[in-house]
Amino acid sequence: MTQPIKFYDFPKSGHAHRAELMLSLLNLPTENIFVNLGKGEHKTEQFLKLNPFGQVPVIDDNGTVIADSNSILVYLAKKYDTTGKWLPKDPAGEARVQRWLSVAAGPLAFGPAAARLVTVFGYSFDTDEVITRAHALLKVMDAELAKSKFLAGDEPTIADVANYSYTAHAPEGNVSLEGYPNVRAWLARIEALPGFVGMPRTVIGLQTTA
Ligand SMILES: N[C@@H](CCC(=O)N[C@@H](CS)C(=O)NCC(=O)O)C(=O)O
Repeated sequence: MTQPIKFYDFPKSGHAHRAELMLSLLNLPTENIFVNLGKGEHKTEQFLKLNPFGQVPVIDDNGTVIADSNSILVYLAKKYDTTGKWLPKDPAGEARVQRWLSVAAGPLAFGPAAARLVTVFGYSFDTDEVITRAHALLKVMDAELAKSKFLAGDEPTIADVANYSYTAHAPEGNVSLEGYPNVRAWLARIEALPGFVGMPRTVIGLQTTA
């Protein structure tokens, strides 16, 4: 019998949110398993068997274990998207998506996501450097999003899912989205998709979320 997809999650993680968002957009039955990073549960022998890098997110789809947020997006789109729109099969379309998966694993991780790691998790990165990197990325994203509704064209793809979470939550890392109207319109387009689920906002300085 097919079981729900086990989703190893930490709700303040934008990487984990990517997976959560895709599972929800595809309306897939999911069993959420909270991995308490604060207590080091991601470094236990049991968890390291799922992901030797000791990081969330991970999914276990009836014995098929996939670690890494972008890998999870590719897997879910290839296995469960019957429309073919989330990961186009034509070479140029797939390459356009891959370009933005690379952005999500590179400039997004080292810019907006890193700036948020400083404020939300107390990392000691050079704040000016990571915020400058974030704005350099947002400037390019804003210009690209003047040309199309979504990152890889006029339809949403996993490229948008990969880049949504840390862009939407950039202000938590003191990276303002004020100057990027096309980015803000794009975020709103994603938030309007059927099945959209947000990531809890972190109120900096308090232990609560809203
Ligand atoms: N490349 C990984 C990065 C995942 C990642 O950085 N996860 C963080 C939470 S946002 C984590 O588990 N950090 C704990 C650690 O690295 O020890 C992915 O895309 O899934």
